[in-house]
Amino acid sequence: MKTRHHPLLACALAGAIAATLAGHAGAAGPAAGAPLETIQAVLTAPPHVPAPITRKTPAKVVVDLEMVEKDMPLADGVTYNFWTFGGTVPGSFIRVREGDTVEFKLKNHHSSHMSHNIDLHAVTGQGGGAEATFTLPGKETQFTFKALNPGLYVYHCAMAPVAMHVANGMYGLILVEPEEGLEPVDQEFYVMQGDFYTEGAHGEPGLQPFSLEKGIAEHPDYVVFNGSVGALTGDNALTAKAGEKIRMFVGNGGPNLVSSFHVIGEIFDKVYVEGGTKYQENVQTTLIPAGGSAVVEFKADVPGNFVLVDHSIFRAFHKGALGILKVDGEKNPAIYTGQQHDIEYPEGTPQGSK
Ligand SMILES: [Cu+2]
Repeated sequence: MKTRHHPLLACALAGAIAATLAGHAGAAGPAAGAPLETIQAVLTAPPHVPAPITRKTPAKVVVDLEMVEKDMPLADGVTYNFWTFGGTVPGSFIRVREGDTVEFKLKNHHSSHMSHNIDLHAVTGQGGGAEATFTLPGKETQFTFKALNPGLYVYHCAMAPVAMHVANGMYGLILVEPEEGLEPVDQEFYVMQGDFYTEGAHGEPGLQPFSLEKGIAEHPDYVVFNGSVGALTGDNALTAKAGEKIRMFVGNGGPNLVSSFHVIGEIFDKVYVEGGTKYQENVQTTLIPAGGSAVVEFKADVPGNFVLVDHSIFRAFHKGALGILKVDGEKNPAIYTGQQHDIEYPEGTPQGSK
């Protein structure tokens, strides 16, 4: 994502390559005017990410995404009727390449009570696809767009009342890889924050209805990563080995809160700020707007439990915005010793006294 070819240059190059290939029968890649190769998009549930794209030419990528309304855990003993893209919150991760033509098929499960649609921030066109995908329960709609701009983009439902559909979990991420691809890393993860508003207070058990009043007041009972308290802790913790290079595709579905995304005990070597092309280096906490994203990269140098938080810290320890990256491996005391002593020391005048 570091560099972008000038569009005219890229166009000229593509033309030159196509012309060259046309003159070499049997060469790999499409000849000028040939139809694009059709590929079925692999969609993944969080925290998983589809494999990096290795092809060097654009394709027609078919995305089949189904919207499902279902009860799932929001916290221990608390359930919520989530509205989802692909049956999970956040929705399925979609990965395409800059220049791809994306044929988007959106289904709304027969059991749904609501009509839904999709606005993908990766789309150039009215509503990001929303009007083209007004989908009644039991129906499938389709539209096609060209992925013009590389980046990490949020998608969400844009059916009125939009805020309610988003609050119920209708968001996810679509990555448009740059033509030149992303630098290889050892592990990629999909993490997305969201705020939830329930009629009962935080922790009140049972099936909790959505509270429009709290949503309007922007007073969430839950702020979570990947759709529920504990989605990334305990047995669900992310895992890595010391020495591995980690990339996290981080989104914020909102609907209301801005995230101060931080990993306790790590420094981001690179942050592709707001999911765009440029990166900042050596970042402690990155701001992720509602309806926005960031790509963070770091090397897991030493073993330990590294805690993902929204550093608006009451949200982490009282509302659920907390996850764990468990890194196994050999200790490296040259980088981090752990506790070296815990001893009594002589009493005296308190520091800072005159
Ligand atoms: Cu919806």
